[in-house]
Amino acid sequence: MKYLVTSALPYANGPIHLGHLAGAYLPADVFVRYLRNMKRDVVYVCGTDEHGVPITINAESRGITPEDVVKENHELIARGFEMAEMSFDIFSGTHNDIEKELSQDFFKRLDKNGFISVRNVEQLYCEHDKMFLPDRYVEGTCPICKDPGARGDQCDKCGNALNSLDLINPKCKICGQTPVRKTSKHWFLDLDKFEKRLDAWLETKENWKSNVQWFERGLEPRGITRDISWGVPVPVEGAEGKVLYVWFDAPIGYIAFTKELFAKRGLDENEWEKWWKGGEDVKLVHFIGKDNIVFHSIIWPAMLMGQEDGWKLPDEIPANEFLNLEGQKISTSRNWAIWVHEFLERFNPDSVRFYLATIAPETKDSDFSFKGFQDANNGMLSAIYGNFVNRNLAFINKFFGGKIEGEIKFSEEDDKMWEDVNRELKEILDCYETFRVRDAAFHIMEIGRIANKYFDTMAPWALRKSDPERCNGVFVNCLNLIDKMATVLEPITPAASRKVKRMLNLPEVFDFTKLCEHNISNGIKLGEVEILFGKIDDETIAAEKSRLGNNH
Ligand code: B3M
Ligand code: ZN
Repeated sequence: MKYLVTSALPYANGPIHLGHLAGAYLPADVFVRYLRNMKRDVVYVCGTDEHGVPITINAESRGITPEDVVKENHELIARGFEMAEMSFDIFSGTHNDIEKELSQDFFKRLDKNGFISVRNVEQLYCEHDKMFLPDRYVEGTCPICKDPGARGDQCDKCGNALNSLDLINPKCKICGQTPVRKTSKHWFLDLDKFEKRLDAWLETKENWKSNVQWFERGLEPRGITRDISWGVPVPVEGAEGKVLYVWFDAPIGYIAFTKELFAKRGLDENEWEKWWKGGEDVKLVHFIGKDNIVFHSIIWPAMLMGQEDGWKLPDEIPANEFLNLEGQKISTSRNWAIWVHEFLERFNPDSVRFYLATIAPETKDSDFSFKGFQDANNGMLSAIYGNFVNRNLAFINKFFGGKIEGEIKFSEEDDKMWEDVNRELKEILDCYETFRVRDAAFHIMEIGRIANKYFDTMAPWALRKSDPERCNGVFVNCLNLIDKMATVLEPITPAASRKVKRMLNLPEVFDFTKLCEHNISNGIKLGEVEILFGKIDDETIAAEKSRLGNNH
């Protein structure tokens, strides 16, 4: 079985915040690391989504080119992901030739297969700027909730998708003048023709989460072209000056990046097809946030079906809910957001990954609070995991010169403890397999509790004199417990897990297929010991809190 895993492509229109990370990236990275540790064949692709109206508006307002905007944000986003240790096999971007060619092929083939229609549609046009005003190029009052800040494609206040013609008192975003109505020719993807197939396909996805099981009857053709110049040119005659809608080419990026990756690896030119047209041998998994569900469970599958060319359809679409911040919706305009590339400079990325794992918005919206972050770090990582590591290694260093030597004795109590731990380990793997990162984190902490309890009950400090062989046995068990925790935690806290392996003088290998075998026995010599997780104090947390909502 091959696994082709993707995370939603972040718009190259701004950096990413913790809400993004918690939704479509961290859960995917954890899953991918799990698969790799299970020795399965996996490819994890992502990159920035570089077309679309928000990027051209941003560029125009700053007097720079869309390429500049994309470059700047691609770098910021990539830096944040690197700091967060996202383990993409490739992190590319959609503004390139492979993407263009694939997207145009997709369009042409849909057209040839009879799934594209052309219509003349009325649109808003600015006589001053001599251009049509797609999507966010118009602003006005929302016809539904009457909020004055609505945009041509949606109202952020009430969350409804809008048609710009319905905006009350529309204004051109560039010059502020009132636009007129004018007819423009556009190409539509005939979603109605896929309704039966989509319905039947979704029907087979019994174990999908309820948030992706959504299906609307009466699907209508969707406009897939726009009157702007930034994007993939529409590859038909009569479409000069028009580009494909950003949501048409964006998911094709997943394919383009796979192609690019294999080319970089010097593999056979057709290798990517073995994955994208690999049928049952491949599992295609798209990690997304809930706002991207319709595109991934309806429109994208329709685009793939309409090729009639053996393309795989998504096997899983783990869609996460939203992350709130200190009880409020994340809002970049109000600066109620935490930027990944900044935050990870101030805090241990593993602590952040771990906390986000424990609050992963898997089935409902969840809340990031600084207090919760501090508690997860101080109370779980530091007090349970870090403490167990430290009390053992410090003791062995102090009294045994960092080595365990001599005779060794195990007992029945050990077997009982390992039975409990092995049960947890099995459970943890099951959580990872089924996208339950939150539960995985809690089960790992359960091992930490079992381990600390074992240490306290066995009281090796007393055994040192009274029964040295038994003392050795207890420490060998404890070191194996440390190794197990570090190993199963690798998908969530990779850097700390590598550190632990070094302290134990073990290779940095995390093999989940041998999870129940013990790596440590008599004769072990420790490596250099370091603190795993420091504490986060109250002042630091207060300072973080006060940054929110301020423009620094
Ligand atoms: N760029 C939207 C988003 O970041 C969009 C995802 C594309 S996935 C193909 O929410
Ligand atoms: Zn204008």
